[in-house]
Amino acid sequence: MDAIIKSIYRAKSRYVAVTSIRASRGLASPRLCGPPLFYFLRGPHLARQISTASKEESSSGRKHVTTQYKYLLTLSTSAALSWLFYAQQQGTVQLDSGEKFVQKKEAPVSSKKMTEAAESLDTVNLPTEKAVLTTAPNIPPPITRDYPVLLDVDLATVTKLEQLTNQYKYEKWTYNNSVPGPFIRARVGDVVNLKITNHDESGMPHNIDCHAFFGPGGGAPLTTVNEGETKTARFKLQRPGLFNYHCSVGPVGVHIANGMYGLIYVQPEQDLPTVDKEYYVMQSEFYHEPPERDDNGQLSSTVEFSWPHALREAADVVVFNGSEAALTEKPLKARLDDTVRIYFGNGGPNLTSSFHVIGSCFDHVYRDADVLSPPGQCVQTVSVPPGGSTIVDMKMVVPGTYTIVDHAIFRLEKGAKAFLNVSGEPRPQFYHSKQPAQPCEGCKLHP
Ligand SMILES: [Cu+2]
Repeated sequence: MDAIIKSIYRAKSRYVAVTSIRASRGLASPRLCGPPLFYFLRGPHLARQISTASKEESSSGRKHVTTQYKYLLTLSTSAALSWLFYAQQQGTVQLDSGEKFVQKKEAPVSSKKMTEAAESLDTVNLPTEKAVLTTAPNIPPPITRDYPVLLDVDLATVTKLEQLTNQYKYEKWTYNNSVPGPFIRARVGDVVNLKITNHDESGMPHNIDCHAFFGPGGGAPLTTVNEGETKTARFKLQRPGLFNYHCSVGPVGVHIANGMYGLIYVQPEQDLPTVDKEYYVMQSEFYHEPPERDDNGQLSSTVEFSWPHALREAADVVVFNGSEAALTEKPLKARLDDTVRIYFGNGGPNLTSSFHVIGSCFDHVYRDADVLSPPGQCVQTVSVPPGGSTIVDMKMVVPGTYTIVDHAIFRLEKGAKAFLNVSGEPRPQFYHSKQPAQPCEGCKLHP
């Protein structure tokens, strides 16, 4: 029996061994250490058990054996409790809505999966598919396949002078001629075969740092292209979620401030529940100098980037989808009782967004675009940092026009406004007055 006990001490727990030595020397309770399972064995009770065993060893062999049985009983009971606790942690969570989510304590992709890609991505043998790229506010259709592909994604960098605010034009730096850049939809396990070509005639190099690409620079060192140059690189999408991508050529803030960002959605193996409408909305801010006077003494209608304003983080313009009018002249659309999902990203470069839809609440929020955990429910405002994103679902139960804002509300005066029009018959059971609706004079919030 002595041999068995000693063997357990030696093999199973450094904590127990230390405790035994300290207890036999009449020392105080030991420091806590040892593997997680044995954390359940910590505490004065066990210390007493082992201390008793040590003392009785010198006085009575029979009592010693009895105490050893007690120890074994304690050990096995603790192991059983540990197992029960662990099993409980691995259970499913059922929400009121009836949806079930599996909560996993360990990483969603096992370390085995992470290391099994010994094969170079250059020779990977997967079916090839061309990615459907969409311009905001559109989202590519859901991916229904259940296997990985080599996904061709073609990006081109190009500058474009276009309206920024209702007053001023601005030369934007773009991916594929749009701000934000195209929405890329992929599935976890896919290998992105990225081709990037630089059509920027200014001679400025560009690249892509994609938060879904794991490796130095998020792919930037492999994708930096000078004017007229094309490069290709492959990246395995190892984690699901909604990720930002942006240019990271220095000074990186300037490339982002001028419009070089977008979103890639890496679908989990089991995608989120389907909804009626999906939209792509991205917030960002612009920093510009006052307009200069042209040869006729007139103020120019074009403004240019301001380094001092950007450095002070004093944004002149805050917008959704690249311009003040992007989602006011062409509002998002839905019908009564539709569930609308917004894939929302914040390009920054500096300001955190307090994303809010006036007159609604987010029935589901996949906070920080975490698509593996259960979503938050009935959330009014979501904080989204620069370089971050979120996914929100709203069921539209009253028709009318809804205003999407950054609830840091003075940014409304800088252009941060979008509309969502919901068509359908009135719902007086939810929203009613005998007087007609009358928005306040000059109201920017309620058209
Ligand atoms: Cu760039």
